[in-house]
Amino acid sequence: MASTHRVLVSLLSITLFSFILSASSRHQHPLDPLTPAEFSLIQHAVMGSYGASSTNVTFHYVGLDEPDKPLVYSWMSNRADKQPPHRRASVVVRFREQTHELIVDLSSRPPSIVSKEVYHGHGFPILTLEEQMAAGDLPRTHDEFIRSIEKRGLNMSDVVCSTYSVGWYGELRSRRVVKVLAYYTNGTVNFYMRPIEGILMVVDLELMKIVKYHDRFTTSMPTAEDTEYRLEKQNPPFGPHLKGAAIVQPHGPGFEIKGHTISWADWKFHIGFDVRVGPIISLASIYDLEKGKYRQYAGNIMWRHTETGISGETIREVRSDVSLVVRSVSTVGNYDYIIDWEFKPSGSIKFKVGLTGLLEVKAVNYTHASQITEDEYGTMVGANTIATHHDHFLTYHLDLDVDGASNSFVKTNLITKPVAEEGVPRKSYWTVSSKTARTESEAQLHLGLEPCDLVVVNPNKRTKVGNNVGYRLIPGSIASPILFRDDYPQFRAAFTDNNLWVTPYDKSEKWAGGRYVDQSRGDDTLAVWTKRNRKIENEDIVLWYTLGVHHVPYQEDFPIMPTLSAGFELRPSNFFNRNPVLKTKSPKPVIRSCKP
Ligand SMILES: *[C@@H]1O[C@H](CO)[C@@H](O)[C@H](O)[C@H]1NC(C)=O
Ligand SMILES: *[C@@H]1O[C@H](CO)[C@@H](O)[C@H](O)[C@H]1NC(C)=O
Ligand SMILES: *[C@@H]1O[C@H](CO)[C@@H](O)[C@H](O)[C@H]1NC(C)=O
Ligand SMILES: *[C@@H]1O[C@H](CO)[C@@H](O)[C@H](O)[C@H]1NC(C)=O
Ligand SMILES: [Cu+2]
Repeated sequence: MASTHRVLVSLLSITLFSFILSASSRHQHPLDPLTPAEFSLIQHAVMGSYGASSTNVTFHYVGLDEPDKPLVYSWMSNRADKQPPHRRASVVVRFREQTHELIVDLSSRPPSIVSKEVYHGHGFPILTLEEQMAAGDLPRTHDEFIRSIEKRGLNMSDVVCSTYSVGWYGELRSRRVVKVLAYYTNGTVNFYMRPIEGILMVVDLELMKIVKYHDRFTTSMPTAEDTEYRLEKQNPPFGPHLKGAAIVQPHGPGFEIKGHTISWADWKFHIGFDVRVGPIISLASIYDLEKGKYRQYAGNIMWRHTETGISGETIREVRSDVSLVVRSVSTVGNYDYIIDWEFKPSGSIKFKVGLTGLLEVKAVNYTHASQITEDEYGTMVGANTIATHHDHFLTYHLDLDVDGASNSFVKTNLITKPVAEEGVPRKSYWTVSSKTARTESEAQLHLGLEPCDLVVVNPNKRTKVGNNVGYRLIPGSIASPILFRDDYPQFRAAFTDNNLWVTPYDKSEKWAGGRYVDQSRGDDTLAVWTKRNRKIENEDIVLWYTLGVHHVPYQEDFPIMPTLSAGFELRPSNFFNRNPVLKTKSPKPVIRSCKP
């Protein structure tokens, strides 16, 4: 994220199928992530298909090609005597400067190549770690770079280089290239705070050669002091002093893990993994009592009420909340994303993402904010250090099947109405006006000040008293793009144009930013797919919710930033016939003698 207005595109996925699962079986679950043994089999099969030239094949993506949803459901309903659907892997390799897409069937031994196609569209696959490292090693032995480092009086053994994608700015032809930026350590591990400015390098990854080199200017280098975050490098005084709090589970862990399936409270769900998406939660279901590295903590209130309205009686009822948090952390270069799914006994799921890690900064000659006379695109967070403005957008792919696959998306506006009756002193009241989105365009929402509820309902299922069963999405911090719509980065990130989109389920529509994001031209994003304006009423639908943070850095974010959080909630809404935790008892208090 080197430039000032780049969009960081991440994608997470959650699939919530409301379904009561039967006991797990000896078969591998069809959504289980690929195993190390399967990776080896895939590697052999793919390399084998290229024969003698296989040494020139590089793997850019290998992931489970999820079976079609109906096959998964059918297997689940009758798993004891059914083989799971064919296990397939989706593979993207580069070979002779072309992107090849393969499907490998793992149900035969040896695995077979089901399809193999050359991709001719725009954009390139994910960079491999190996090629990024190779590109980052090139400058070290590049004559011009050696001269630039000497000119600055720096020591090459303290130089660290890292690679950045180049985006797309309207070029007609794209080569697979990366930009390389140089940083300096010499006394700190926080090299991101010590950029060596003025040097522009572009590496062609196919040739593995520096193809562009400019040394345009120099600036002062921020000092190494003050940038360290390792505890052993800090000097006293330390503080504030915190006292530890214990998390104890005297009755054992509240959850059970079988293969990749987790059961906890009335919840049951499957955790998969994809190299691009990270963890994938699927088949999340909550058992309805009336019909039939994880972390746990207590301390919140599930529900409470104090009643003093009945004379002579004070009623106080409190149930403490315990939730199950599924946490994963993705480190993307300088940044760390803490991604939490918090499952509640009440049927809610809270999604939270915490941003922490190291900012992207540029080195400047200024040592005080008062010296700055023009827009420097960021905040001075330390002497010679400007942390640049940037955005974070995370799109959640929410494939909700609320009590079955056929669902509708309903937007309920809260509207102000005048009071018409004579003799009533009130002038206004508010009420609801619900509208079911019939096609994709009707569900594209720009959330803001307008009060509304966003509910996914099953129009074919009703509660006892006749409401459609549903789950609603409660947005958290909303951020919408603040670039021009026709600016290149925004064109590529057009899936952020709305906070919410709803599409009919299509297995091929997995990544909001497109399958090939590196140097993409914005022709394979959510914004493009939805132009077809497909029918979404009483269909198997997918919600795409984008949460965002416009990040204006502050000095507290330096040299490493305290976690900044954003999130949203999915909450049952007429899904249960009443409060599903009415009869849930608070866990017994844990009494332990604590020595000070
Ligand atoms: C691999 O690619 C290089 C460069 O394109 C070529 O010279 C070499 O013959 C290729 N090796 C094989 C085994 O195809
Ligand atoms: C490395 O850091 C030390 C201590 O701050 C400093 O004295 C020295 O000049 C630096 N050397 C280079 C080559 O930057
Ligand atoms: C550069 O750093 C290396 C390794 O720390 C050190 O051995 C060498 O003396 C340094 N050279 C200069 C010119 O400071
Ligand atoms: C920063 O200061 C140095 C030393 O005075 C000067 O050579 C350089 O041109 C300055 N850089 C910029 C971008 O003004
Ligand atoms: Cu940020």
